[in-house]
Amino acid sequence: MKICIIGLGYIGLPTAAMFATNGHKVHGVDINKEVVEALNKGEIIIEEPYLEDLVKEAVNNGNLFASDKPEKADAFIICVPTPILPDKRADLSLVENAVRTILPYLEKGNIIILESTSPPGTTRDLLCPVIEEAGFKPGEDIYVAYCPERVLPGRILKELRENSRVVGGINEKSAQVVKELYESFVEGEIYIADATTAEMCKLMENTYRDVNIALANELAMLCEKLNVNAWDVIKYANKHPRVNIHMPGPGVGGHCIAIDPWFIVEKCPELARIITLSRNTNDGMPRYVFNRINELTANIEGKRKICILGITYKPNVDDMRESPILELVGLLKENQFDCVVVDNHVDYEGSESRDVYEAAKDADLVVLAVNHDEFKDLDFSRIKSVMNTPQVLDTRNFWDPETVENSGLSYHLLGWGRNNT
Ligand code: SAJ
Repeated sequence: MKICIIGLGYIGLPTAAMFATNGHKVHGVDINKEVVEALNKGEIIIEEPYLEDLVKEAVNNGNLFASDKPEKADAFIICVPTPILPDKRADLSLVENAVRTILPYLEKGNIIILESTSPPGTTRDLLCPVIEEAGFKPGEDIYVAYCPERVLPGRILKELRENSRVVGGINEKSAQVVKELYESFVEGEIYIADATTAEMCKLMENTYRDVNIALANELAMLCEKLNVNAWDVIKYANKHPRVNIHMPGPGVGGHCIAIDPWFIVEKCPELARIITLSRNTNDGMPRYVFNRINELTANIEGKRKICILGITYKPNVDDMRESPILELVGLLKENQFDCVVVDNHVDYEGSESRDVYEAAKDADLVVLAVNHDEFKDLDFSRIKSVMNTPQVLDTRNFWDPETVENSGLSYHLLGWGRNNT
């Protein structure tokens, strides 16, 4: 088939490369010139294991190319962002624009698939009316489905192939046709549902995780008060065959989990009470960590220097979207702390080229904010020797307390009330 993919981001680009290396001709469309130019040279501008090799292979075989406008195709897949507005509602303008740009090229028998995470009802109430306006009958002239991805950044290619998927058709025929298309590379099970069910599935998967992380964060705060180690509680409680408490941390970031629950809340705010509370609990974590930093350094005279290890939204990715550490750093700066960030995955105010031991020089606290692999085996004695106040705050249970303390540093852990600070 000829497939046109609108939006070549974290989802659209890997999906394009998968289809193009599994028997289809793929035309990628993006408004970002840099993305289009890179792709046509077989290059990518994001960090994702093995993706560049796959893109190169597809481009060299002549099965993948990009431009800034769609052309005729058998199937159109929409993978544009659905950002969140300041009032916590989904901004669907990019989805609507994407469908409208397809209309001039649309022919009877074509397929339109929405992959962007969207509030329940979007395929039925936004996509279908636009298609009807153009004189086509959705489900008969044009097959329409919602088919969300479930891939984890850092493991996208493996998960695109192996994860199961749910295809939500606006009718049975649409779902069948789209299922067959994805079968060209998906090895996991493909389930068929209606479009709104599939939309709700996608949102609930991420909401489930958000609510469970909020529970873990609440546990961490309780344990600090009750002089218990939350990480031990989680380790032993999770030995129960039906318990899976998630991990506490300085907040929830990324463009999915920190956003998707609001797309449910916007539809039924009065009913979505646990979901709203969990979002607010997780959003409150950067301030909670800030307060802890403030307490740990309260007795220091003059400007306090904090060295922050990691700024991305999670380990080993180059993505800062919605990262809670950005908010934490903002709070520290607002409150006159001197704050130095080390993160070689992204360039945040020079973070990319900074060395941990340089950054820790004269610091009053080193905060392990993101558990990137390269922060695992640090030379703690060397860190101690350069610091002004030798103490660390581990927000991820990443370091061994004994190793750290044997180097002469005080070790503090988010969720551990040992020191009650
Ligand atoms: N986090 C915690 N504690 C945990 C797990 C995660 O604090 O126990 C934090 C992370 O530090 C990070 C945030 O949550 O800031 C999100 O990270 P993540 O690894 O849980 O998820 P994402 O956003 O990278 O990807 C999620 C995945 N969804 C689920 O696992 C249900 C992925 O499968 C989805 O495809 C993706 O969202 C998406 O695109 O929706």
